Amino acid sequence: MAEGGAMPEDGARREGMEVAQRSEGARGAGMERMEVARGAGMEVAQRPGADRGEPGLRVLVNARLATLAGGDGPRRGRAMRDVGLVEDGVVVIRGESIAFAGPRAEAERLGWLAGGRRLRDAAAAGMAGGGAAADGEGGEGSGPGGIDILDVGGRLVTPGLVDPHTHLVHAGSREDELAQKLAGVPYLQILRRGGGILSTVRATRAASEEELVAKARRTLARMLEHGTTTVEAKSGYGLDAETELKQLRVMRRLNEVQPVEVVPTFLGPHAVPPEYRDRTGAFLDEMVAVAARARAEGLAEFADIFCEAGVFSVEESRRFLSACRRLGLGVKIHADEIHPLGGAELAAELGAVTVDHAVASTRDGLRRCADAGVIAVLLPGTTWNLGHARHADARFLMDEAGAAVALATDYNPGSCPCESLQLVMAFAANLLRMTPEEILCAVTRNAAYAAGRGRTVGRLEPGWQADVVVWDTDSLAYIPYHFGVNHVHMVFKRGRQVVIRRTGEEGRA
Ligand code: IZC
Ligand code: ZN
Repeated sequence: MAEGGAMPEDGARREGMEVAQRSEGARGAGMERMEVARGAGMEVAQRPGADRGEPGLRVLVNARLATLAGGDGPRRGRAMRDVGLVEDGVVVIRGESIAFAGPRAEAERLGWLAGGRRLRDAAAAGMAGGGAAADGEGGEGSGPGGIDILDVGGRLVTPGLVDPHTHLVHAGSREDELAQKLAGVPYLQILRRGGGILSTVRATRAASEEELVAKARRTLARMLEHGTTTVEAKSGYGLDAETELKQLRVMRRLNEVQPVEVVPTFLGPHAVPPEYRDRTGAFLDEMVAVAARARAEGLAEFADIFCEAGVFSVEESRRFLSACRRLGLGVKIHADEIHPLGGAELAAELGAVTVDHAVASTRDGLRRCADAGVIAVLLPGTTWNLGHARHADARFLMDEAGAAVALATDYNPGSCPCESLQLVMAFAANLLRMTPEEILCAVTRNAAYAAGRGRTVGRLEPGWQADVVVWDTDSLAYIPYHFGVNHVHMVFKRGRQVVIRRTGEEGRA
């Protein structure tokens, strides 16, 4: 059964929302006047004229900005509360990049608003800011080199969200395991019975590359609607060379056909497949060989392993990750999700980029991670969905260890089938006791570093990619406070408007 019984959806056409996809999607009702540019294999809707000659300028005015700008590296501990708030802010987008983000007075002094043509207020126009609105206003000066000024009506404007831990590419779904979960069968017990990850492995091995691309595109379109413009994605539903490489090739293809940037991670050791039962060592040898191929073909940037009781031990994880590090891959680790094996200590020892989950980790392990500059990627959607009483100790990480914390969905068909980082933001407030400022930092700047993209995305700062979310509220706290709905008003990816909501005032504070 495809898609867990859900109707197949066209990612570009969902109620009240337009997501720019490829040309066939962009031709839907209401998108006729939006041009589709053909870049290097990528087709996304963008403003007319922006792909001809000198890039045009788009200036967002009347914005409450959270820039997350300044300095280097992820923010740690208390510094996570500094989101760089700017009242009456302006963002200047030039081509694919941010040229300016700061106070209006400074933008005026620098001449960014001179000669601009004011578009209608974003809310009033509904579709404003897209190519359609630029045409609709009919003014001159909107062609190449022109300046379009878009009044966002005092809305909050942040960097595009970054989801630094997902199991994006897979086939099938696992709602048939819900009854077992509700009957109290633990997650690892379902796996031991040959279900869980192994059920998704069977479906993914049987799926074609095209089927995997199609399903992941729908997922990415949904993520984009919810404000996510960059995702880290793990393989790990092949557990053999052919299928693992197939998943990684799917990620490469996704980067060519839709706007959300996908950062590929090789997670070959996600479980021990039945054909290697009681031969874990031989399986890991095979996975190191696959990692070498993936690295040689430029198909993976990171390596990851599920270090967990009954899956892979700390010693096995050390062996695999050390070999991958020697291959030049960045290191990530699923550590101490359920049992305190010592995964956090291993992450610190190896100088991992991230330690993920870190729910059952010892305080000493968390401290060592913080000291080693390992970013803690916390996944409260997962502990919530598994019904666990214990959640990651974000307060200890930030207040006492001085760690950099990032948040992710863990999107996967088992422990967290959820694309919305906004919902994870609500869980972070309620379950991890994080403040709205810490939460925003954890899904933008810190998440960007966790995904290996800290130098290009995650902040509104000159030179960074113009990945921008305009929210349907002026209040940062409103997003984790009002949960379960989508507060996105507009999304820009690399300067192109890729989500336009028609819902206007709905959801505003
Ligand atoms: O498919 O269950 N925890 N890996 C480790 C997962 C969850 C994904 C899954
Ligand atoms: Zn995971």
